[in-house]
Amino acid sequence: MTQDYNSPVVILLGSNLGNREQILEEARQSLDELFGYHLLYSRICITPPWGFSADQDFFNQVAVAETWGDVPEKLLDALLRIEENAGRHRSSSVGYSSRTLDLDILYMGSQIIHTPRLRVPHPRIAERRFTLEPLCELLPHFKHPVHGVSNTTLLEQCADPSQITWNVD
Ligand code: PH2
Ligand code: MG
Ligand code: MG
Repeated sequence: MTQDYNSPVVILLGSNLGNREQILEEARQSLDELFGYHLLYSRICITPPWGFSADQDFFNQVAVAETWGDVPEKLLDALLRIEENAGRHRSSSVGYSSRTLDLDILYMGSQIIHTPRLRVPHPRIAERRFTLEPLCELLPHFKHPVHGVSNTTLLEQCADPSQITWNVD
């Protein structure tokens, strides 16, 4: 079904602070309201923090919308507002830190966007199992517009040794 989307907008949801399951549930509601319909969601995967250490593991999930007809940076602004509503505070410290909610744009169809505020495709998709595993659940055949290969191929080639588990209700 998702294969029929010719310009899918793909968003990664992540949380490793607070009630992660509830935060993701509220984020899904906010995304559905933003787009005006129910998006497709992968299952939630649980992975250790990648690139830093923290008390809680991450809950990550991928959302797919049909398209975003408007200016890409307007989507970025809307996602930042949803993060703020979830209590996200950005610290000025260097490197990653724990967050209640992170919403990253992974793909906007096959657009390649480089502005001071936004890079699409997300520059680190290929390096991260916590992104590729839920992504392949929804869009296994979608071709990365820069690397030129499918998400499945990126996952097969991914060297990230992180162990992932799937959240079961
Ligand atoms: N996000 C990061 C850095 N590290 N690790 C996991 N497991 N999941 C994330 O979403 C994540 C991360 C920066 O945004
Ligand atoms: Mg992120
Ligand atoms: Mg982010």
